[in-house]
Amino acid sequence: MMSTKKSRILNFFNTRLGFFFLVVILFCVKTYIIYQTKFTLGAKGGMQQFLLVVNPIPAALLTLGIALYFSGRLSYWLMMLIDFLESIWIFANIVYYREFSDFLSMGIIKGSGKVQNNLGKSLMEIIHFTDFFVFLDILILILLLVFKVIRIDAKPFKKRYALLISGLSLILMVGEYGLANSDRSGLLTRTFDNNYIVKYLGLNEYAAFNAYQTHKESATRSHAKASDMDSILKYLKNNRAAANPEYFGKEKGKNVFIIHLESFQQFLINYKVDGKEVTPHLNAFYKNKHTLSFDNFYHQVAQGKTSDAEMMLENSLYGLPQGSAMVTYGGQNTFQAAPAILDQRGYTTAAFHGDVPSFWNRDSTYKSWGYQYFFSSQYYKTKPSYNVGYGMKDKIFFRDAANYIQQLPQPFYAKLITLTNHYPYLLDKQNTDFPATKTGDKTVDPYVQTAHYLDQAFAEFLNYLKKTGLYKNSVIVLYGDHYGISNNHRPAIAQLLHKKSINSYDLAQFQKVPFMIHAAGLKGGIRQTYGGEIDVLPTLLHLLGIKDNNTIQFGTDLLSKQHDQRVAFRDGDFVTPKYTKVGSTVYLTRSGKEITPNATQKKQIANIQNHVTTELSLSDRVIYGDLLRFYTPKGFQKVNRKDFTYQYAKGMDNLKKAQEEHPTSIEAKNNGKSTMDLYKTDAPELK
Ligand code: GP9
Ligand code: MN
Repeated sequence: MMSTKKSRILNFFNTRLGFFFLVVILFCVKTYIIYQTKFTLGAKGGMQQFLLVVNPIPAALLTLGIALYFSGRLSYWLMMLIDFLESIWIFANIVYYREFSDFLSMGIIKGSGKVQNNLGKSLMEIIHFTDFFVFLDILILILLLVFKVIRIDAKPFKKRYALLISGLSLILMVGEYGLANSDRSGLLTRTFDNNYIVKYLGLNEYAAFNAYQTHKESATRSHAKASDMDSILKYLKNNRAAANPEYFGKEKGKNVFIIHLESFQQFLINYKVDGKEVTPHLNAFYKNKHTLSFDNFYHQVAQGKTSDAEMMLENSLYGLPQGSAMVTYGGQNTFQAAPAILDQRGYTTAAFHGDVPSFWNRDSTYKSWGYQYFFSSQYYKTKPSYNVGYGMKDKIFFRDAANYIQQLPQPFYAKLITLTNHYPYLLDKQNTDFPATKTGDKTVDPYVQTAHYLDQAFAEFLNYLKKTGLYKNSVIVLYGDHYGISNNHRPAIAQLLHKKSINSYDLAQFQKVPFMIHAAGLKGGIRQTYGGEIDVLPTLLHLLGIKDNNTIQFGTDLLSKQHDQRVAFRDGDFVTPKYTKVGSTVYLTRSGKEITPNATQKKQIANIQNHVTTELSLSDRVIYGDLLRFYTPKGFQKVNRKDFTYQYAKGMDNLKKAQEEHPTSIEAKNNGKSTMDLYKTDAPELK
């Protein structure tokens, strides 16, 4: 019995189709093992696990299936060749991933000089013996053929069947994409993270998508010319706002904290649930007499969400109408970002975030922006209980970040990106001590609870800053990156705002996020000035005494007398102190009344629209054409990405050296002793 069964299987493998399936199966099994052992794709839940198992199949059928169009021996050796080429691609990705926690992209391969510089030196150290496992199946197959355990089937293979297999592979690919997109909508349009694309679609699909993107990108790039800058410079010259002498340079030389309040909306400020303030500490900070607060400040993000906010905040360039500029252009383009500007003025620059470094392509983009350090999740000790959703819980994150902050030579520029107040607003019981709202909308109701947690986390961090003296010698900037409750939740939003119903005007105003700047001695107050994320960089730079005479920044200083109060939304809608425009409807901003514009109003509105559209498209042109490579403002040095690495061991090494060279950190000033005993947190996980 056994032996007939065995020989039947063997007989099957002795056919062309049988051998083909054997190759495909081995290839898929090996790919899956590599997914699990060589990459950290973070597949969570049944659907993602399932897709991880099946995602190599369609591409394997398609690529290896090419061999089926050829006859005899050639067909077999072609299968081996294709398998080999595929395996080299996997191998190269394993090695690259080890160093950069990302996958190879066409852009990187094209500029392979760069890769060699980064990789070449220690290639032998980077390759692990087990990496060669990717070639094991090919070796086995070749041996089976050579020793005639499996015989070559010389009978012609029907073209029809070959076509059928190719067709099937394409159908499977589409089906797989459908499933992936239902689990993660916007997978390819919003392009979050290359890890996501591999996890959901597979390495080949990632390569194809990446090649397409790179092609698109390089086409616009190669068409762009230095003279394209002319119209942009002209526009900016006409739209610059002079610094306000009352504020210019007032905070020169101070440390800067940029605290990114995830998904935090302005309406939360002073908001109460059951008579209790959601964010008492942020409210106090907001009202502090040394805090400049803005209550007509809007987020301006599109699909790139957090990454759009980061792009605006640190470059004063808009995010793109589609996808994420950080993902598509962050690694390739030239930038003149806040970290680079401050680095060139003696600042230490560091970003902190409790998610993996690859998300939003931060690990690559931050190099282009000139960040010296990126303390991502790799830098923090972790336990499963320390994480929720995308990554570290805010209280633990802030505490662990402080441990690195105390080591940064001063002055420093530190950006901390929080995470817990992120959709779907998950938090365990032990951290929840605030009542949820009662709109009945399950995604909306816990929002105030994670916001409350964020408030507590911020308070703990602020306390530490006070105890170490950092509070006094730092500018502390707080901002909400974008909405937490999307427009799909109208009935719940209406209840939250204590309104019967809400219209487009209300939704536009609902896009307000907090923006605050605190510094000891700063003349604060709550300002009604209209503005948005695009305006942060010029405002901050002026406070630090850095003039923006010739920089490419689309925002204007919120404190300037000439500040431009026309706030552009990414879709071309806008808010100004007078008008709020949503689609084709115009409202008076003050009253919320919808108007049918008269002749003068029409003209004013058309003017604003023209301004908004021009500004957005000029900003896009800078990014699409990589125009900053043609233009370096006076006093600025082009960033060299090769100067930076965020690998843990190297990062720690650099930090140590920096401290020896410039013993100006908090820790150094504390005679080299840690200040962490001053950090008090009630995070239950740490008890
Ligand atoms: C992930 C985090 C979330 O690292 O920044 O990004 P978002 O979903 O808010 O754009
Ligand atoms: Mn966000």
